Amino acid sequence: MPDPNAVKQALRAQRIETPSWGYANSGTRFKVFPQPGVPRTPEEKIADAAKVHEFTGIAPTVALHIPWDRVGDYGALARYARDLGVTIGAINTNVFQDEDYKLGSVTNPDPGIRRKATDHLLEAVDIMDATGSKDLKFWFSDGINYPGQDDLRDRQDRLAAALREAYDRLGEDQRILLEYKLFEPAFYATDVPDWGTSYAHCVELGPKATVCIDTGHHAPGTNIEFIVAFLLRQGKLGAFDFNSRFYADDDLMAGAADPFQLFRIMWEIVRADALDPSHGINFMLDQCHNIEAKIPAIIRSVLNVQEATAKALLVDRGALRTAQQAGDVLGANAVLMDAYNTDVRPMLAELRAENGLDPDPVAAYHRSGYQEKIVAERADGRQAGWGA
Ligand code: PSV
Ligand code: MN
Ligand code: MN
Repeated sequence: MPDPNAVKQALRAQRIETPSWGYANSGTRFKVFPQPGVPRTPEEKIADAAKVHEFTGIAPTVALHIPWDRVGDYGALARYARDLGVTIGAINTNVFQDEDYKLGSVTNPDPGIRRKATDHLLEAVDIMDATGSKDLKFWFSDGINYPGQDDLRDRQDRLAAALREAYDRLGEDQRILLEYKLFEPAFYATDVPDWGTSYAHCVELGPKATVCIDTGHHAPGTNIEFIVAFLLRQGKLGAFDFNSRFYADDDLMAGAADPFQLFRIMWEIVRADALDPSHGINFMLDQCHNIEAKIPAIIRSVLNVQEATAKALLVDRGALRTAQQAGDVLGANAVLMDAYNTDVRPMLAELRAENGLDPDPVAAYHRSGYQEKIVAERADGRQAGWGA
């Protein structure tokens, strides 16, 4: 059995990044349901992220999304974050909310529009320089709705050219995270639809380009942990966007829809000894809380990832290997299931207490009075949301 102290040590080192946009108002294409107390500014989103870190102890970075988090002085924003005990994580680019991008951004047939989109990618590197961020995250909504609408292969060439420009602009310790998504908003063909496309572009770019796996961006039934294992083996897994899906890109709380899948993913991470931050994988959340309270939902998600990780760390690796090598199908499966079926909540509560945290972060948040405070302070109706 794994040494309980080693398990706790690994959990102490775990880091999960929360998304600034998860604190803001969001919705489906049918309706945004605004919530009281939601941040009005990037600073207020960071303040909420700092609260999540305060109660969980393992979420010390917050990802920004530009232009949703546009400010005049990014250095000042980074200092503001540091004063609150967090730092700026990945800089997410946004080339999907501009009239000009109707037919694509970096793959658009119009070179002027491609220039505009690529300039935004380069601007994001300036923001990384100013904030100290190491991760430049790309998700391209680019694609086409009808066969023949544009040339599939030309679009790959245009994509490669834009990626190359951004890559060449990176500093020594900065890198690209290239996210893929099966479909939406394009319905016939998406330019970066799957991990293979992302991986191929990353290989072509070089060592500073890695794949970001958004758990909500696959066809139903996709074996995501296989993708994790494959990319880890190639040294090309850079990050996760964790969230849950039942149908498409639902952006529900991580670990809510399928905690077993989250466990299987985290097991591949543990199997590769890739949990520690020194390994360089950025474990981010990418979620929207449309009908539930946002800060408690993000705390819950962080805890769900932590629970899945704790279970993965409990896998008896020696026993698993022995069973696998003996061809003991049921025995090997049982080793994994024993770990998954362990109730890790008491151990995590103990760990939090040892680290000076409340054993129940959600309850502690509710008791803290922070929600009441932000509802009172942010009552002027200028709440941030998608596009703000
Ligand atoms: C696209 O669906 C995505 O997953 C990308 O990561 C975007 O940056 C994010 O959602 C926007 O919410
Ligand atoms: Mn995402
Ligand atoms: Mn998504």
